[in-house]
Amino acid sequence: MQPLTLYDIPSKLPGNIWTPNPAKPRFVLSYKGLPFETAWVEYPDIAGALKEIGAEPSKNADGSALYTVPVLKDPNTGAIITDSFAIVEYLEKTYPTKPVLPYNSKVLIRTFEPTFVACTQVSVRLIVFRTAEILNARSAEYFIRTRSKNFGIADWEEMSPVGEKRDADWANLKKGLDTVSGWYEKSEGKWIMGDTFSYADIIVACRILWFKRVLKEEEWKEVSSWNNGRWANVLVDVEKECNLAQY
Ligand SMILES: N[C@@H](CCC(=O)N[C@@H](CS)C(=O)NCC(=O)O)C(=O)O
Repeated sequence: MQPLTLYDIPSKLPGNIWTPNPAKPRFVLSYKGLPFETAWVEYPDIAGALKEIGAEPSKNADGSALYTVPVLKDPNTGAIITDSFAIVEYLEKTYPTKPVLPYNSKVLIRTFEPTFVACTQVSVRLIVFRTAEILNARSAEYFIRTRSKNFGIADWEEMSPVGEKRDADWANLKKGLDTVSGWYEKSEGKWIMGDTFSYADIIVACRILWFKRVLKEEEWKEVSSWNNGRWANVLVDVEKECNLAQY
């Protein structure tokens, strides 16, 4: 079997990995034990690199084309897939051993994702602000320019200014994670689907991974102390389940 190629964005961090959308199919590839390599592409080079392989663009809210990662290229079948969930559906269909969407849970997990993301989205400005600090220079410039426009700010420091607004971001992050912690408490097992590991756990872990990778050490320590250490544990458990602790 030839290795698959996953398109992802590098960073200044050891091992590169930081961004949740490409991390999700990475965890799935590793869980399924499929051989793969990574094509690391800086933000301003994404459109060019993806056009070159004939990948489909995603769409902006206004319907215009936006080339995004992850994209998966499978030389064994010729498939080139854009979008994390579409990639996972493809992997599940093409390589069904070790399912991540078990018991026909595809629709439920597809619905779970935006519900989970919404819980932590209120506080995302702090995470977005920190993200610019771990990117390589060209990506950082692109990221600050495009995200300033998306969030309607003139000065990057307005993203999550220290003081009332930063405090509110922290409070909202804690509140959102408290909600998700409540879901885990109701599960009669270690995972979102009880004793059954699934892509829902990968979705949670990859967002936590983003927080861990971009937050300052003392900030991650703070998050790790919430909900009896649940967030650091979820990440470690999913990394172990997917054989992906090395990055
Ligand atoms: N729904 C898509 C979202 C992908 C996405 O937004 N990717 C970001 C990086 S995490 C991206 O490539 N952005 C390109 C840009 O901002 O120009 C997925 O899950 O694959």
